[in-house]
Amino acid sequence: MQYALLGDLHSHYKRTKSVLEHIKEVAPQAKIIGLGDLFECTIGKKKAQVIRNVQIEDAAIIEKKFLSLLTFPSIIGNQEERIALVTGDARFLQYEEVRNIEHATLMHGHQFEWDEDFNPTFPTIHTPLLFFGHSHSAAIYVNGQRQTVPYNTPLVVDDKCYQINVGAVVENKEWCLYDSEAMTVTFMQA
Ligand SMILES: [Mn+2]
Repeated sequence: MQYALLGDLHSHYKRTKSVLEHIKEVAPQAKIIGLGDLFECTIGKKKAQVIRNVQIEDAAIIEKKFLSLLTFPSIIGNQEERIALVTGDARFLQYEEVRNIEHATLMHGHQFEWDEDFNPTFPTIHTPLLFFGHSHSAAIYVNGQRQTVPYNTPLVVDDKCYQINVGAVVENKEWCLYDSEAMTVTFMQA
């Protein structure tokens, strides 16, 4: 089965639309799953600790045309959590924290530890593959070592352990195609 994994959309209509069109073009049969931060919260981390009951339009960028693109399931990101916190709107908590697909775990990276150089420490998971987003930087980690990301070339993962940052829709229109039969991961850019 093929999966199209995309994260860090941050309410960006145009780039999300381009990515979804690219997916439709190159992998029309792929199951699309979001990796969190679908929306952009307009209230900063500090302020979010103290303010509550904010109107949704004052806490997030929510456009109807953007919402119409969100026809796929997603896991939760820190943006959704913050929007829910400051508005009290539970719709933003409808997303799962973790999702498992064939041989792979999906998580938004805010659930990991990150050092000051944005190097993540990965949690213990029970699948060989981990797909995540959050830092807006496409990356592959094998045995804790970061490797160069190949674009448009299937990376054969077989049954080895890889942690894969699929990159960001909002900045680079990036996404990943994961083929669970061929056991390959292909980094894509729309
Ligand atoms: Mn994030």
